[in-house]
Amino acid sequence: MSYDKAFKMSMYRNMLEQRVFEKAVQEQYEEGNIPNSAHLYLGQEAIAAGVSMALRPDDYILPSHRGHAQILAKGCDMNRMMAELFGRVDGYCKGKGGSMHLAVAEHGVLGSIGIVGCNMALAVGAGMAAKKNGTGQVAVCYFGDGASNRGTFHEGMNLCSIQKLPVIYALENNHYGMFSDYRDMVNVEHISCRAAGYGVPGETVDGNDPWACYEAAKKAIDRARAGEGPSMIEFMTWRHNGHFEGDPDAREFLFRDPKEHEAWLKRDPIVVVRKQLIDEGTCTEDEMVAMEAEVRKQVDEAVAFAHASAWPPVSEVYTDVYAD
Ligand SMILES: Cc1ncc(C[n+]2csc(CCOP(=O)(O)OP(=O)(O)O)c2C)c(N)n1
Ligand SMILES: [Mg+2]
Repeated sequence: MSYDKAFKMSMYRNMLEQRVFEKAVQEQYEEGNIPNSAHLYLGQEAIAAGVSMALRPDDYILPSHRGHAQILAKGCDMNRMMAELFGRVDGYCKGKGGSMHLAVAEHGVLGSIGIVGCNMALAVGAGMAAKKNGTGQVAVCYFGDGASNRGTFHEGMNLCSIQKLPVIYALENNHYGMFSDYRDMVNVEHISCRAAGYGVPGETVDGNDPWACYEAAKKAIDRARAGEGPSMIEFMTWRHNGHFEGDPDAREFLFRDPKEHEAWLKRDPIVVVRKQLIDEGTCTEDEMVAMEAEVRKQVDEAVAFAHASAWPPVSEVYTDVYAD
């Protein structure tokens, strides 16, 4: 597929915003300003960018526990995202959702989730609602290689398949669960082959190549919108950091192979696409530098916004926690 300059620059910007935002989350976490656990998305940005660029604003996503960047990429506001991670009143959930219960109804973000794999069942409900209402919306469920071994994967995929629901199962295979290499945890080369067992198309693509991610997502989304049912895409990738902030494996390599890590770092999607766009003449170095400065400023403002936002009042501790 060939893309125009505006599309290519939007794709790069989407990835860059995720990267700079997550780096700021890392710094703020280390300074003690983020009172949650934080599972960063560094290195996986091409997936959320490629998928989001293929979605409509009113489509649904069901983020995973590694969800900040998936949510940001969908078009959410950086200031309100950062304030939410800080636990402040100006956050999307008034500070009560935090990193792993972050929902943004107006952007179709049905809530990140700390219980690994349960969003695969919730995606069935989102798909049923879209089908029943005839809105043409689709639901993208983000999950990991570890989560693919949960029962909800099989139950969800089967139900979506028999009911032809507009759901896209987006498996981010970053090679590891918390500390387990997926190659020790499944007995197939590509987890996407499991989709065939449910009569669902499944494919494995390079999750560090945003164009490949976009094309696979677009195909699955078009199919879902046309009423032809769910698809599964396995995006092969690698997280640059540990499983969570504070994970000693990030520096000491207790579980991962440092050589494999180095090889994947050379395939950093941000570095590769930046070079690609300049080398092919899509943009100049100066244009890139200007975009990078803009994104840096936007993220700095989000951090300042979060710091300036108040803590939720104690009197509201039970407000908005349960639906009436
Ligand atoms: C049901 C459940 N079991 C275990 C955990 C603990 N846990 C949190 S993240 C994680 C690993 C998830 O791995 P994967 O699905 O590959 O996602 P990744 O972290 O690699 O993005 C586990 C086991 C949990 N949160 N929920
Ligand atoms: Mg994983």
